[in-house]
Amino acid sequence: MDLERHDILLGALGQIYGDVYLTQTNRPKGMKYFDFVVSEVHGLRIKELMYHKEKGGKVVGTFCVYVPDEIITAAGGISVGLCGGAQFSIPDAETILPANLCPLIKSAVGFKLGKVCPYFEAADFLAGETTCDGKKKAWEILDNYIPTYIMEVPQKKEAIDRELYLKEVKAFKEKMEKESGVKITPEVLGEKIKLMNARRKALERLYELRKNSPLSISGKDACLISQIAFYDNPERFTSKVNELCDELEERIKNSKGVVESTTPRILVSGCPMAVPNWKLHHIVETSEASIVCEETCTGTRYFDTPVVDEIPTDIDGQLNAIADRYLNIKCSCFTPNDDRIDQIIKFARDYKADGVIYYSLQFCLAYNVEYEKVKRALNKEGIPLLKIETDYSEEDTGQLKTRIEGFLERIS
Ligand code: BJ8
Repeated sequence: MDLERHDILLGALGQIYGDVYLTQTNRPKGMKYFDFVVSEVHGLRIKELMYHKEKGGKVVGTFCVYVPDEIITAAGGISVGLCGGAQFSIPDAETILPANLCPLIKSAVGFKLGKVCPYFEAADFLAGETTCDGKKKAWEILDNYIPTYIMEVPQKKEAIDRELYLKEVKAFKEKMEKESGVKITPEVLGEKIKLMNARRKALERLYELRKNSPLSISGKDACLISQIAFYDNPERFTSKVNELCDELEERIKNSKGVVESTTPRILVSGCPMAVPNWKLHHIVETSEASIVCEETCTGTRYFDTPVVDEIPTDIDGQLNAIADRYLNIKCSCFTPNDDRIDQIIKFARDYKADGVIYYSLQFCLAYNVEYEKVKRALNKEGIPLLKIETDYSEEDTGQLKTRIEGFLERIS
């Protein structure tokens, strides 16, 4: 670990966090826990990971919601989401990767090259996947720096694809068993399915509450919670989200909002936003609008549909149920992906959104190209739409703000 650069990174993170989060007013008290997790981002959780490793447990770094946490935890492992959301690590990545590549991939690879992220350094191995071309080729390079296992994710959802994915889920179970020396039993796997379902349900409850007006929590705060889900202890995280939801229910009862009920409501749809990527949320919420939902993998795609509630009691049944649940995620890497479009329309209605901001990271072909179909469908429904394509730098912030303000003017 490069401690000097790590401290600079931490300082930069603290600065961005302070500017984006601590300038908000009227935040729910329950956000204190999540503020603490971020302020201790390289402290408490890292200590927990190190303690886990000292006892012989494995830490697995992941980058995509298609890698099942249930299997990692059933083998006594801890899963940490390692997607990169910082500009800081990109120059390191560009020494070996093309500049015209998705910033999420470059940021993640740069963290490993620069040895600045303690989560990367704590990981025993990485579990990558074949969702997009940039990622799957980057895993080959990352494998030179840390063992990287690759799970094949199909590109379609026909019976043959489901069969392939199920085989991959089974192979991943074997991989975890081999790495950890722990045989996964149906009892423990069943418990872990319940645990991850409880985490999904807590997030779903939070998102349900965001449908109310006036809004009881800002989009920035909800986005932060979704991001923290990827690396916090799942039991503690779930209980803290539920505690926060109790408080939000009280706020809703008393019509206490973070903004006026007339504030324009925006649905964000597209690429995931990894910590500390709060760029779009900050611009929107400092432009007199609120984000009410994220149709992203750091949003609804993370918790949408649990593994069946009636959890099978045998391993085969459980692995089948896991494969079904995960294959139901609606990522643009799949073709066709019309379910996602239907869902965006449904969310726009359910969350009473005044407009949709389609968010694509630069050079993300899947989300960029899928935009055309989304645009046609939303136009047909009369739902206002704005497309943003950006990276993690601050260079286009002013231009984005102007475009977003223009969009808000148009829809209000
Ligand atoms: S399930 S969205 S987490 S792949 S890395 S596809 S932004 S070019 S992250 Fe993703 Fe899994 Fe799908 Fe979700 Fe585009 Fe960048 Fe590729 Fe990306």
